[in-house]
Amino acid sequence: MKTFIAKFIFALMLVTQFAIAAEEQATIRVNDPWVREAPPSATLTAAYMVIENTSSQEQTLVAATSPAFAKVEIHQTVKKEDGMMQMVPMPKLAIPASGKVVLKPGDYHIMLIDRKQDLKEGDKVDLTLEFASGDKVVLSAPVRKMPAMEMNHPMHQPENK
Ligand SMILES: [Cu+2]
Repeated sequence: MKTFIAKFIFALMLVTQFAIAAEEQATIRVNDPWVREAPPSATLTAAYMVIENTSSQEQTLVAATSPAFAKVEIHQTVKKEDGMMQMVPMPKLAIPASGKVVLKPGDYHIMLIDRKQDLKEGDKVDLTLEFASGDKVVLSAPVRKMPAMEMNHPMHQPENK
């Protein structure tokens, strides 16, 4: 009988742990990630995606890494007073509770700096997003050409490069 109870409790613990793990995994969902194809001479490019927060608490993106790039930063492209577009590094990016943030050309993006390998359309770029909660989201983003309609938003060099 004791053995049975012990086994039952052990099984219950496993189920509980699994449920917690499943819940944590669902906190952040990343949809439609892609990396902009850069000219062969360019060493930097950007990743775009939709980051969705399915939890009831704000989640904060604090860092990102990629084995294909020496440096990865969170950026926002903003319009300066003189009308010029400029990229501003951000220490973090808050994803509102039960909300989402769209990373897209001319707006928020993950800046990929100092490319270590050739990347062309169809290749995949591994990315790890790190959140203040300690959660990490690993994803594989395909390289795509910039849609033609976005071509009139030229990409600027980061200031401190
Ligand atoms: Cu940027």
